[in-house]
Amino acid sequence: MKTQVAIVGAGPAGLLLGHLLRAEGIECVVVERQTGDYVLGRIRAGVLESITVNLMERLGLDARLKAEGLVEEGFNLADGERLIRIDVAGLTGQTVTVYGQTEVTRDLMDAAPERGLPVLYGASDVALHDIESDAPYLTFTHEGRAERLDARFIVGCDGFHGPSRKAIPASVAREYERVYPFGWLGILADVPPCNHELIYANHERGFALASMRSHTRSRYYVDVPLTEKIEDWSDERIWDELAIRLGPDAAANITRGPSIEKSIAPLRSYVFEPMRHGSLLLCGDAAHIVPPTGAKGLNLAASDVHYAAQALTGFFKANDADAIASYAAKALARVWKSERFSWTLTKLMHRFPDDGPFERAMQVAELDYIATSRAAQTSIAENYVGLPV
Ligand code: FAS
Ligand code: PHB
Repeated sequence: MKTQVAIVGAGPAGLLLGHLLRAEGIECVVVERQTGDYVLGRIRAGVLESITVNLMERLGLDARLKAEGLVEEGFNLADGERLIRIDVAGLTGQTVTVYGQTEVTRDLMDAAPERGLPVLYGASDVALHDIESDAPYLTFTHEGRAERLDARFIVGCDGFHGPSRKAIPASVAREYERVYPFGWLGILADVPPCNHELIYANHERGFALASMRSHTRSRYYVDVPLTEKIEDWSDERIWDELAIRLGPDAAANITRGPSIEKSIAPLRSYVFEPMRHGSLLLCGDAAHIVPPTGAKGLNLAASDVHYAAQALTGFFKANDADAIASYAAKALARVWKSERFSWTLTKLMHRFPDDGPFERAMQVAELDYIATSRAAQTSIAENYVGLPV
């Protein structure tokens, strides 16, 4: 098989890039290890920045997003009994949209056949070859047959555990990482949200987040030590912990119900450089991970893909080789600013096991400052809605 761009991974990054390239008439093939149902079964992000909404709009794939997405004009930071509302709309003129990553992926997946975007699901043993040449290729097994896919570029959209990042020689690689001493236990339930806007809470027992997927489906999180096992957390235990950590006002509005899904995800901050080596570009979690506190993971994948599509379109349609050369620096500039915001909000809203009274006093002082400063709230708001692309 031969194409112009081979994309590894059919998560949001891979599918979004595939659609953007096809919209420019650029040939591409997406190679995915799992089945489509498996990809849709992963419950992940919930908040979309305007970059992500705008890309879906540009592709004409925003009908469901506009019909079902919840436009949010603010969110809240809770610290015991205090609730600090960040008026993102009033402070930045922008909003965020609550619409699950699963739904974004479903919209992209459903539109692939009619838009001439081939997605090969169930491809195993994907390997990258000759990435430093102008003729890289993938090998993999698909439907029991050994396959080879020749391309001019390969884009690794294969997440944190995929093969693409590992294909870049250690001699040119630089990694930056912070692993957090806790994970997020998430629960999804068909119950109405306790609040019409998100609440991030820093309680003496730990972090909690009240989010949602719709007016009838809620998504909640509590942070737990990394030693915790999901089987030790009954639904009732999770609801009890949420009611304590979110505070009495929110607790009074929590509707309990059976979990549809519950899982524990570890938290890390991670950046891999370079995001391009030879004919291989990296997008999304293949190149970076953020703690979900800032709701940046999916949206960073979208901005990477925006830059990658620009670069590849410049190369194929304007014969602009410089466009490819400038991809990594452009993408990383936004990645690092999102990493900073996600790390800052994680530090502010979580109790770290090694923190002492001074660190807690700093959290209280920072929340006091945010509660009383328009400038501080504006800074948080402009990062939360997403910095310019
Ligand atoms: P993805 O990981 O989504 O997709 C990569 C794709 O590549 C997958 O489909 C995978 O099957 C495929 N792949 C992997 N190896 C392969 C191989 N060898 N061959 C072929 N295909 C291969 N972000 C938020 O903003 N908010 C959240 O609440 C949030 N919660 C998260 C919870 C968890 C457990 C995880 C892991 C992440 C969470 N994230 C969250 C971040 C998440 O949403 C990512 O940022 C987002 O999925 C990034 O999309 P992709 O880069 O496409 O990577
Ligand atoms: C979610 O709804 O899953 C969600 C929302 C905001 C975050 C993280 C996760 O910061």
